[in-house]
Amino acid sequence: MTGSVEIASVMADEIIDSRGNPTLRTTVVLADGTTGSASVPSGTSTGQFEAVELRDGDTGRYDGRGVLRAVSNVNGPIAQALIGLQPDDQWRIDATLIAVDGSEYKKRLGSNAILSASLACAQAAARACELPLFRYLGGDAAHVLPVPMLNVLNGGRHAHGGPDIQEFMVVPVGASTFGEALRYAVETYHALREVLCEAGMRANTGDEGGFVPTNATNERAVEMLVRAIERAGYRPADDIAIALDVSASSLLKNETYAFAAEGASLSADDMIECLAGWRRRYPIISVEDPLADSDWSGFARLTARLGDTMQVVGDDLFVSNRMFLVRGIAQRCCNAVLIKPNQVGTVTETLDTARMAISVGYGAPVSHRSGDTLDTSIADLAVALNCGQIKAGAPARGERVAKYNRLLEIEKWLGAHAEYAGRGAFAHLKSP
Ligand code: 2PG
Ligand code: MG
Repeated sequence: MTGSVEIASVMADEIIDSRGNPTLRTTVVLADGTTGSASVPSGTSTGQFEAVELRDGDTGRYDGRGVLRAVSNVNGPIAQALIGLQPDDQWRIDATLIAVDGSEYKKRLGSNAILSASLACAQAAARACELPLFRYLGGDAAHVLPVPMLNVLNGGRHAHGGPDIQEFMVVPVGASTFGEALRYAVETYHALREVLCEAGMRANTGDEGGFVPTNATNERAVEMLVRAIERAGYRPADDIAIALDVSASSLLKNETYAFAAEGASLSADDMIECLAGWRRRYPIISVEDPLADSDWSGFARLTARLGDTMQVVGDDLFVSNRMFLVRGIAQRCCNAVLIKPNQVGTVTETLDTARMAISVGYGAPVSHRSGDTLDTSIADLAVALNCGQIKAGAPARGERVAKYNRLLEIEKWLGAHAEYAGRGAFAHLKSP
């Protein structure tokens, strides 16, 4: 595609993310002057086996969180290895990055350094072909706009003083286009502010732009969300459903899950029963990380009990890694895998995991991280995969809306070819 226009330089800078923590932006320049840039996000509730983000540990700068070593890994060994390669040879680029790193979980050069280079090459190659990134990665078949899952109430590690559950999301399944879905969600977000204020709560926001309900139990937070959907003029379930990310590993204390807001501590089976009850009472169609990432047998029990009527998403459990997904498929854990490029560290491995999931009928929602930047590549990735779902936070804060606005742009670009995934993304689920 790009013929002989090879990679001429690879250079990184230290920038800061949406939480004021350092991260990398890498720029690849091709021999004809074409450029491609990418910056990488960073999570707080991380899985045990995620690819390792390299931080300096120099407490004299950014409290040890600087990324100058990762920057010099890009400017040194990574640049040396990539210069001269064809930018559209993503498989070779990523295989080279993995080989130059040579460690388990990319801890030598850092997954932050590696992913920024991998993504910047893809961006440069797309530009060289004069294609938007989603078309470059997904070909002519890429045309499905994902259902957005918007995290409008924040809790857990993303919001001090909030509920225990990390994310309460609205899922506008009943819209007919992505643009309309975004409007449903935005109107609900504004209605939710009113619902919270009327309940005497301050409408402060958390890391992903969602409101932080104070002194509310987890169940009350779900109820307020249902009320906000109705207040905005929509039908819960039919127009807008709800998704949760329990991020249960963060709640584990002495082998039980602390629902401090409820004053309860739940065993794995209590958690399964609690979610089964909520599923009957509320329009919850998707639940992520309902148990800790070490509890594979609990995940199998939960999936057997709830998987027919609910999407069960493994985030920390699978860490976007094909190896863990294979185990999950074999053991019947979950029916979806969250796709976060920086959990696994290269474009090729990210696409691989997602494509494997899709081919066995698992859902594959693409996701941002709680610390993010204005980089919009996950929006393109979701359309490239036709995976039908994306989660990118509330419709607030620049780094969150950048992804949704990019999807609006893609929908416009595709014109009559655009198809909104809508309810089809959850068509395999039975009603409870
Ligand atoms: C998650 C994410 C993104 P973090 O748990 O799904 O919402 O959070 O980036 O902190 O892991
Ligand atoms: Mg999660």
